[in-house]
Amino acid sequence: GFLVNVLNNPIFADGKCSTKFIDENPSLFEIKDSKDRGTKLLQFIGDVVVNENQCNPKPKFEKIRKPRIIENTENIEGSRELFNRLGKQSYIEHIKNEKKLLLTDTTMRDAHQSLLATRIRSYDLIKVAKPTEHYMKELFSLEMWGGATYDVAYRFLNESPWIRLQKLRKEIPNILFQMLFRASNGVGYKNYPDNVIREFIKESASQGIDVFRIFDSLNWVENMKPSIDAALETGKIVEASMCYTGDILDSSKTKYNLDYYVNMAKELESLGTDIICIKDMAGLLKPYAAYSLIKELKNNVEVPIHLHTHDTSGNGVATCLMASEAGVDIIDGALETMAGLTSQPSLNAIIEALKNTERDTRIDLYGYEEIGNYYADLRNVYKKFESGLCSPSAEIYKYEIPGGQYSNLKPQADSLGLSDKFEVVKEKYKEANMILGDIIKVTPSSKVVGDLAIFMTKNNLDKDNIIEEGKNLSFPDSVLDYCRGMIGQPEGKIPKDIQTVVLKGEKPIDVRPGLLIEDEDFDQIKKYLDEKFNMNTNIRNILSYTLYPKVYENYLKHLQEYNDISKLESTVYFYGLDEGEECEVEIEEGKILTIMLSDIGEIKDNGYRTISFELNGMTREVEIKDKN
Ligand code: 3PY
Ligand code: ZN
Repeated sequence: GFLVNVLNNPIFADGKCSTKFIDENPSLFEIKDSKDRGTKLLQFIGDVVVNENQCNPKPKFEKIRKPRIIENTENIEGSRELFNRLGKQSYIEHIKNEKKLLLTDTTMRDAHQSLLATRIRSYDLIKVAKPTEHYMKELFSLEMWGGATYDVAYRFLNESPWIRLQKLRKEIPNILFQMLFRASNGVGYKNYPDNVIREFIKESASQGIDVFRIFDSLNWVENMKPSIDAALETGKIVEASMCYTGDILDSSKTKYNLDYYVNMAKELESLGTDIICIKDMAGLLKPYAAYSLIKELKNNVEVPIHLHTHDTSGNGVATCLMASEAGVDIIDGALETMAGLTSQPSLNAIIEALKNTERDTRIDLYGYEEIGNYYADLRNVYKKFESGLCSPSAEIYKYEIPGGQYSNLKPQADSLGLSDKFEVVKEKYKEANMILGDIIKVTPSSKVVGDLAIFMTKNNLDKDNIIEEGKNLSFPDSVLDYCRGMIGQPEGKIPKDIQTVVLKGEKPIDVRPGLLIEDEDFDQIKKYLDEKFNMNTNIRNILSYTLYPKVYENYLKHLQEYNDISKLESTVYFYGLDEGEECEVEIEEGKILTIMLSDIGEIKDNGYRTISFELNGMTREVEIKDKN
């Protein structure tokens, strides 16, 4: 490496160097930590070829269509420009007075979370960012961050969600950015200390989030207060959410009825939320129920209403239209090539349905189609993450399983050797929900119900024997946490019988967990990370470590071992290269590496294979352990 650096140094190459050359050019020694970025990338690609793709040829991918940019003559003001120009109060008034239906596009967050296990990489989102800015300025917002995207970025994509936010912000300056935030569970699955929640919201706002959609997984308003306060303090838009479950039109269901939602909405309004979101995470809000609910909310609260639903049953567009008819202000949808099924209803369909009506969005679909084509082609690259659900399913009304979890439950049942039992697991999910007190089911409470359902399936438990048999069983961690009161208090409290059998003598809490959890010591985390990873830790690093200590450390180790792999194109990231195939990687602006895989060697006695590449035309070999 050192010699190559010397030979490639422009001063050396010019023949002007003196004996002091090396002293004057300490950068030559930076090879030690850059250990040559090229070699690290080759190590990574080699590992994908040998261990991920098991030396098989890659699937064939068609070229991805690039959205064509046509200059529209009219100058549309983006929602973020309008927000900044008017200020928050007038902007909210503007939303209320707007006749046309306003829209949020979830393609960059919930759509791929629900259809592709949240796997779309920043590389592919950034590629479509400029056309998105160009064509989608009429949107209220782009939901592009939060929920599961944070965790998955580190855990499975080996990239930083913060860098994703920064880069998208740079390319899309004029449309409001929206994130999903799980109140005291942040962008994780458990209750974090209050100072973590506050700091996270503050930093997200300063990095570019404009709209905070905040929900609690049990609709426990008490647990939403610290997040709502912190988000209000940033001056950004706060969208406190009510998670929708049950069926308000079914009079036999008395728990989550119209009064329940109206009361909750009034409570959220009194906390100062700028907008109220109906978060229908499982797609249970039927069209006529949507009409009643929104009419009633409009009669009882002043703030605008934003509807989020999923199209699992196939009724999604109908629900949106009925909501529009009842006067909802904003609706979530996804670009049609990323819509439907467990994702959001299609924006294209909603836009067309409202053409020439009072609520006409006046959006021209040309640009949406151009961008949609890009995602349609991109979906092939992510095929292995598709859930396999290919038709709508109205049975969701019976099971009340959220979109993302529904497409996940089958592989989860499969991986536990319960593949023939998917039907049973769904029935158990319903039963588990009742055992736990008929609760709101959304991350992380949905995991509690899902874990209990699988546990019941494995242990042959049902509602009649669980209290007796459960005495000798240790329950899944998530169920323990729930019974401890660490996920919060559900409507109507946790049933005593299940709580007692799960806790086995341990005393539960009934106050907000944040009151009992000690604040995180950020300085100490900084010290730890600075030393261990030889870095100058910033608040984003600290927050990531706090939320996901193990996942984040693994990400940092991956970064040390392979360097920044976020610049690899996705077919190479997921499948490596075929023999004879070439790719280009722009490792920094204007600095392009050309990588060609020339040979995959046979497995040797030591279990390694020699993988030969040409890196910018020079032969390089890396040794990769074959783990198969
Ligand atoms: C999330 O919390 O990630 C969700 O999308 C819940 O619906
Ligand atoms: Zn959702």
